[in-house]
Amino acid sequence: MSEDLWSLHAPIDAELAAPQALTGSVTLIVPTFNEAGNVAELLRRLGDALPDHLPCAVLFVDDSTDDTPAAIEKAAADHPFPVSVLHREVAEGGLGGAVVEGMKRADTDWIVVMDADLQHPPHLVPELVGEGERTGADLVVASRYLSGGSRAGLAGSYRIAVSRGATWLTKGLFPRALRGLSDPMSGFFAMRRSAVTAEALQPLGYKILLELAVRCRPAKVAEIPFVFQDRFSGESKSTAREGMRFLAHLASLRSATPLARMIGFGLIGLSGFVPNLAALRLLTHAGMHYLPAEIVANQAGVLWNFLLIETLLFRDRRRHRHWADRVGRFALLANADLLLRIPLIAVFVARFGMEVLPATALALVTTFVLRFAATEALVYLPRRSRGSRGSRTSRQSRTPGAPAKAGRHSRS
Ligand SMILES: Nc1nc2c(ncn2[C@@H]2O[C@H](COP(=O)(O)OP(=O)(O)OP(=O)(O)O)[C@@H](O)[C@H]2O)c(=O)[nH]1
Ligand SMILES: [Mg+2]
Repeated sequence: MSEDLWSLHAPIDAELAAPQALTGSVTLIVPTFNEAGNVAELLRRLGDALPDHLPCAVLFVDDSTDDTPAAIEKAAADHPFPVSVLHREVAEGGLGGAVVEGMKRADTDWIVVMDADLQHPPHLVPELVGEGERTGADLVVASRYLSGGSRAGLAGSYRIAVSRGATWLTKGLFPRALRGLSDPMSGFFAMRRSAVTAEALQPLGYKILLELAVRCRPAKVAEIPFVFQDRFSGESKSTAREGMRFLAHLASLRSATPLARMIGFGLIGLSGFVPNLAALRLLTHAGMHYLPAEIVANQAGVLWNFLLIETLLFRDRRRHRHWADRVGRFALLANADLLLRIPLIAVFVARFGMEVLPATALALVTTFVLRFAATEALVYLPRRSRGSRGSRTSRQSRTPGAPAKAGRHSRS
């Protein structure tokens, strides 16, 4: 990945006199994707809202294909705080990936994340950090669901219903990690840098707060209410595809432990009966003998299971093997499972005198556990690393005050 980081002012001086209410330094991370019409107004309102003596720097992490970086540069010229832009040529991880890239570069006490489209009121930034300092919380979230907050800016009842449903689903799946957070879908929050383990984060799409709360487990959380505003300018980037990414993100967070993964593996295996039986019905109706049809239909179930397991369970462990290699190994194991089950049932019945049904059930469980262990070990276990593969470090160039060249911000 090639990136450019340029700074439009001198680096921030954390030694500056502390304000009365706030003592910590702050990096304000703003992810941008084609927000040229919003950044000037955002910086203007931030300039008005932040106390002059607050050691605060603004870092835009930009994946734009428009002239957003140039608009930031222009607006930053007379901004009272240091402003930098990290432009990414490859938008790895989308919005969440952009925020994590920003977090890795922050060296302040606090990290505040907010959108560029002014749906998050800039005047609440000092309040978020102040609440954290006052209460000793590691994470302070601006919530639309606290009394005094609202979702006024969510366009239409459909968006409101989707947002509410996603919040319930997420809180139901992570009751402990999200205790005390009424709005885990919020994109406006402050977190102590000492509580962030950026290296452990694997965000997918929009829900970076969820990722932080579940993987970093901040010891203490606090909330302040906020009114979600209308977009100031430009278009929403939130699409149906983002909705699918959100579900995949939930699944990968939920299956982080081996036991949860095994349960997920079992549930996916059960769901595989549907395509298996559907294919069997189609093939036998088309006139195929039931025995070869069984074998072919089994492959439909195997393919279904493979696709779900790839996207929901082992999304973060796919890179070390080519997809054809993974599908081959997976299919081999799934079919070996069939071959192993029959003699196992025979042994249970003939040697141990078991009834056919319990023998079948025991064989199913035994081969399931074996198949799960073998799938992890033979398909998804990372190979031993050869050299530096996988440890990606991105180029970072600080050029205080250097003007941005137009070509540096174009996406390939
Ligand atoms: N760097 C980066 N920023 C992104 C990306 N996608 C969205 N953003 C930014 O993330 C913020 C939130 O995106 P929005 O499109 O406003 O999403 P939203 O607020 O959920 O949707 P609306 O309510 O319709 O505005 C904005 O500042 C976007 O510019 C991305 O892929 N990369
Ligand atoms: Mg928005």
